[in-house]
Amino acid sequence: MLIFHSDNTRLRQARTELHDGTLVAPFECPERIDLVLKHIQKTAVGEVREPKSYGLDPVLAVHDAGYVNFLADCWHEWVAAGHEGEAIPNIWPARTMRGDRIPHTVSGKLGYYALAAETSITEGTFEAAMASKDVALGATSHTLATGEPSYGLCRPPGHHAAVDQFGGYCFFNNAAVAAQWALNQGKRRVAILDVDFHHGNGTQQIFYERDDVLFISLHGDPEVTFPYYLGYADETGLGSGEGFNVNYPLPPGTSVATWMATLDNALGQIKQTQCDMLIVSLGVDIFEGDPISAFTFKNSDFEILGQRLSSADLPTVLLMEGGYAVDDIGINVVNVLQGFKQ
Ligand code: Q9C
Ligand code: ZN
Repeated sequence: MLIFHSDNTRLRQARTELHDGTLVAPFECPERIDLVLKHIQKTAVGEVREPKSYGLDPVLAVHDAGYVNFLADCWHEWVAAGHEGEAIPNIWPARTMRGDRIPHTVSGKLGYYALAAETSITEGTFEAAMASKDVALGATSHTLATGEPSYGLCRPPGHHAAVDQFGGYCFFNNAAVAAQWALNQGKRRVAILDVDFHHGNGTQQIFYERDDVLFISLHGDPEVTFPYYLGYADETGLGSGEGFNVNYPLPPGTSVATWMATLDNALGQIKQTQCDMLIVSLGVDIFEGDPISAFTFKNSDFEILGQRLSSADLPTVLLMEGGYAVDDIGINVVNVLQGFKQ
């Protein structure tokens, strides 16, 4: 399988994540890329290719222009304001306040454009997010041109990023950018299957009222895990999108057998819905050793996952989302790629 990677994804090197009341070294770090690449090279599972730059238009096709400008300028405004640490929001337009005002100073804008506080904005964050969506678009273009599957080593990840909000380590929604790109290139309906441990709230929001993208997600039950405020089973889409959003919240500790049976339901729905392309939000944080997640995948289960994904028999793009057990992240990704029967 052809693999897309850009060294510029390393440009985000955050020092801080707000975790359990303390600023810690971020779980979502450039070492994740190094370890996956190293294992890809060691196993020779596929050739690694650098994507070209696709510019901002494919991003603006799914994200708000004010939000994109905010991300481009945030770090410089933060520094110009004289702040010392990394840019972290600490105030939001909460339920009892106004959600229609965009403040003028960077501290106010941070709350408006953020959906969580763990993800700091740093020098290089925007550039890394640009590289990450280019990786997704490079992979997608290859699959569109050849019908062959491809893997995009996206980092930072994307599926928590909404139309105009960052958070959960995500800035641009790589899978959504890729899906919209594929539609613009002539696909009629794209399935996005999100297997990351966390619900893909951003992807759901972006396509919630549309029937040209089927979004299906298997994830930790939001009653007890991030992102808490989206990802419930009764969220089925709106208007012409009704029936094109499917959530499978699963309790922490769910067995692999139950998870795989749920995946089979999801694959059945994709088959029934007449999709002509599959984009997988491939978070490997479903691994039993993941430090911030609670599913029970073993290394070998990722190969079975790869096999099942290929059984959908669609042009398929696999995009990296989460996965934080850095010792095993390369093994788990490569196992999916090796399981995927071309
Ligand atoms: N500090 C993705 O997997 N909070 N994002 C978890 C640990 C945020 C995960 C608590 C988790 C975001 C792409
Ligand atoms: Zn995740």
